[in-house]
Amino acid sequence: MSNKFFTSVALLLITSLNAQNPLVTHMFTADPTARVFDGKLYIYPSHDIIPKEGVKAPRFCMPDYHMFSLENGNTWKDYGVILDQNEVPWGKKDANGMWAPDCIKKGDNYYYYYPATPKDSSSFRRIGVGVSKSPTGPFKWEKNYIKGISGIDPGLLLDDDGKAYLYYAGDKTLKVAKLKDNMKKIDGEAIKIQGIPAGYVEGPFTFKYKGKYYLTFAHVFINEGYTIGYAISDNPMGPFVYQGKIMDNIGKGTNHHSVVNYNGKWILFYHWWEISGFNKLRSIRADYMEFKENGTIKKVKPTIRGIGAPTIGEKIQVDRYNEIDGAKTAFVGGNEPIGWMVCDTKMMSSVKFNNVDFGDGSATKMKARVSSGQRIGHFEIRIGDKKGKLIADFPVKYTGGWNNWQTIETPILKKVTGIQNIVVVFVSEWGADKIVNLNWLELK
Ligand code: FUB
Repeated sequence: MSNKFFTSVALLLITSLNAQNPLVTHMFTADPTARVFDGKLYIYPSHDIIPKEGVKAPRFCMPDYHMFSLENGNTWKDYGVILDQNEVPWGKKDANGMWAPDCIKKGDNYYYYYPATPKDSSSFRRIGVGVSKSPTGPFKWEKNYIKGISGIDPGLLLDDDGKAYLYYAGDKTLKVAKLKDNMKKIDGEAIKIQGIPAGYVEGPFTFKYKGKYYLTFAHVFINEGYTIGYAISDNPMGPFVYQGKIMDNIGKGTNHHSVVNYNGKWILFYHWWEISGFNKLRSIRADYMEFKENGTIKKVKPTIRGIGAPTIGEKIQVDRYNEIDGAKTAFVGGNEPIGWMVCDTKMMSSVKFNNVDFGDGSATKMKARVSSGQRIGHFEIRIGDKKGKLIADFPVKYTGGWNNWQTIETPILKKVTGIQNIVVVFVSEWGADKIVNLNWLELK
């Protein structure tokens, strides 16, 4: 891979942290383990980097861990490096092998589990643990790795009876070990999980739903590549019964994931590499997941809308629509930073964007980032559907051409509170088939 390629990838990274999908755009992130602690949503991902000049990275180049929390419903806060590879007491220096981690709370403590390359060369990866009183650290790292297991992708389950289980991938299979009360040692021996179909597997993540254990995992089919599959059991250590896929293959890269219930909604976190175009520089994403009546999981389709509820002062990126009718999306041009826009907006075309957080209704204006090469038209913001309550109306004026972007604003006509779905309806006075290009909206 040439340096020129990496330079252009670096330029593509956008600094905003309030994206929908991918969730984080100022750096590459992968293997997202999402956790809800005391009502707050955290992500413990791994970190892909572009190898420094002269560094030959083993597969991925992964030197450290950052972590993130969800703020204001749509903004991901980056806590910076919480563990660097050269701080791992038992780790090999500069091995760049800090693969998928997890963090779990037991009692008043948070336990962070991570794989790294051991300096004693006893295995490809060992799994270490650190303890903290806070979900954001600092963690006190154990001097040695957990004895009796070797592998990657630790995924933890704390059962209702207080017993904890460590799932991981090793020897091309999935394994599980019960943990001792101190969470730092295994209790008995790790076992190979029974009931997982043939094919390479990794990234085990187990959660409980209606009394059953759901083991989800990355599953590689020879003809399809990486998918996300799941299996169910009455026992945390199995045997499990395979149920099918949660997500089909979405590209050439790995697809490591986690599942969490946040504010009553199930969310699947996963990764892909659409910003870089290179499957070793990945970006974390999230989409809602649903169960069927019989307890099986509906397949999740990757979207750019993702999750998140932008509120006052945050960008509502309408190119990440829930529904689009008669308009298109494309890359922005001209004097605008890199991003996407809604374009080819014909008479009565529309874009629906779910979950905008109007809060207590204190917003009095709405801003829009637009470009237009024509003069006569307007676009309306309505609640719910195309004929819903009109809350704002933006006149469209010539901005100096389609590549010339301006921020315009208009009053909010009726007070709106809480989380609402909005629809942008484009109206032309004389039938133009390009009314306006729209990048984002914002409540003010
Ligand atoms: O990110 C490095 C490795 O790739 C993870 O440990 C696997 O799950 C796969 O995503």
